[in-house]
Amino acid sequence: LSGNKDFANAVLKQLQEFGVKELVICPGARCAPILKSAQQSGMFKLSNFFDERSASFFALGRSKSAQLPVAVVTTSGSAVANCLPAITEAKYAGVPLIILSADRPKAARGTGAPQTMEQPGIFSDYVGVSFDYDFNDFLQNKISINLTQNLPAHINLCFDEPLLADIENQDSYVSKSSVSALNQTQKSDAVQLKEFTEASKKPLVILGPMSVKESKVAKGLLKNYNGPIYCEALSQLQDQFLNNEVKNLHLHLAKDILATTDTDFDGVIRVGLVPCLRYWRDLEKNNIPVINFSSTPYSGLARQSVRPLKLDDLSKVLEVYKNEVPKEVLLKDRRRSANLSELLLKYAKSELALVNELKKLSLTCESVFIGNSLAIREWDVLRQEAFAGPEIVGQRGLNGIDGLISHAMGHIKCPGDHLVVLGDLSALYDLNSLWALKHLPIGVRLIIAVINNSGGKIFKPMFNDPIFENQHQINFAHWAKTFALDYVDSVSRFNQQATKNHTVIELVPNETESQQINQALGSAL
Ligand SMILES: Cc1ncc(C[n+]2csc(CCOP(=O)(O)OP(=O)(O)O)c2C)c(N)n1
Repeated sequence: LSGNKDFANAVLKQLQEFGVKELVICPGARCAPILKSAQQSGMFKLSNFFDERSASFFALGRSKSAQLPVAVVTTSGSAVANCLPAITEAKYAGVPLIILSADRPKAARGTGAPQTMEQPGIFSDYVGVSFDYDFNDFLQNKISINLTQNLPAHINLCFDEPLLADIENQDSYVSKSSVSALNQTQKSDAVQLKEFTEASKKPLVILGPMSVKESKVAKGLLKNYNGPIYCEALSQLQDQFLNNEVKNLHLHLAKDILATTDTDFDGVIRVGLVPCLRYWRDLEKNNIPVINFSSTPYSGLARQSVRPLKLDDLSKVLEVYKNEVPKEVLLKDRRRSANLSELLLKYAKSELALVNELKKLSLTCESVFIGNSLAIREWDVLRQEAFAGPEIVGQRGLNGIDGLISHAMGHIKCPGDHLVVLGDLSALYDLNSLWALKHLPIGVRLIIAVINNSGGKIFKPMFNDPIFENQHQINFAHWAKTFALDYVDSVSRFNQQATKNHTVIELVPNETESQQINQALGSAL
């Protein structure tokens, strides 16, 4: 056995021995080794889904009707949690439904690293047996399921990055770190501050998701700080750069960010929740010091379990640094910015340009809820000139694509326009959310912008394999009609609208232009 795919293959062979002939697959990046192995083995009938809740009930039905165990394959995070309702039913109906969930390496647990949660034991007493295996565990212990018990089962498999490479080529961040993050000793705030300021002379500040209240505190503390700052949209402070108050960089557009980091920045000061920025994930493979200021206890990196400091203590680290944004960093950044503006004009039908139109529209809204997958990444790339933008809301605890519209509607607290921006699969996941329209405060207009690129396009550059994308030909006109919403297919038509009704804006990007602009930007969204 040499790598993730061989590990997945061996587990699938065992499933076959238990009589499993069908897999109900819910693609995500982490379960790529299982999907690729299943696909290449040709051993199973595969049915693809994007919604793990309905996938599990479908598998339950298949299992009952075929009188055989059927397995549901999921990615990590809240995807697994969505299998619980079907598992509870399966237990009491005596159906051997199997959940085969992909997980991050065990050492990442408890650190709040992206899409990492405590998956083992999640089905509690509702499964007859559960396994939590990484590659080594599997080599030592077989998976055994006693099918005569007719109980559901949970098999949790941990995969390290890179997901589809052989283990010899694996640049494994977790196995490289000497101690598991959970076993590291806690450091006092004073020690953390001392170690960081001694090790880093040119830090980069990254502002991750923050509430409006927290962002006001952060803004006050950053007022006199002259070093480089990168603001995510969910920090509430992104557009503030244009007020010349905060120096916001276009790091997203830097292909060479890790390379530049070696010279431009030698440390990261993170403020708020775990950032969405790709660079944050890349920090796993990089040993530069990171210090966190957040209201949650997670470091957000598998290599680090230290508890973040309180936001109020941010000044203690900032006061040490008197550096300005280096001229060459600023210059590079301005060039990226100018290039982006040109490309948005050139590729006006690309997904990024359409999201840019929505960003303009958001300036007259009270709030904007930005969905996961490409939407949040694209929103972060763009900049709009604004003195008072909308409140920006997201779902960044586990980065799920589940329940986004419901979450957005529950968060709305004042009259006016409220925008939700999300992908088509994310919208499909939460079609019944519009039931909550009647619970919105009086005077609210809900504007739901669905970027319909016919599936999970985030996976295209990663895998270039349709099995990951869940492609479809669905449009959202009749969904709008079912719940009596207006429906338009462009932002300009929305602006021309005479009514003040709740509205669905369905935007269909031009795929070629989307690819062209991404290529031209060289951005790793
Ligand atoms: C509940 C849940 N299941 C699965 C995933 C894995 N996942 C991440 S992005 C994505 C595709 C989302 O597709 P869409 O909403 O159409 O957005 P796009 O990728 O096109 O931007 C999936 C399935 C997840 N994050 N959450």
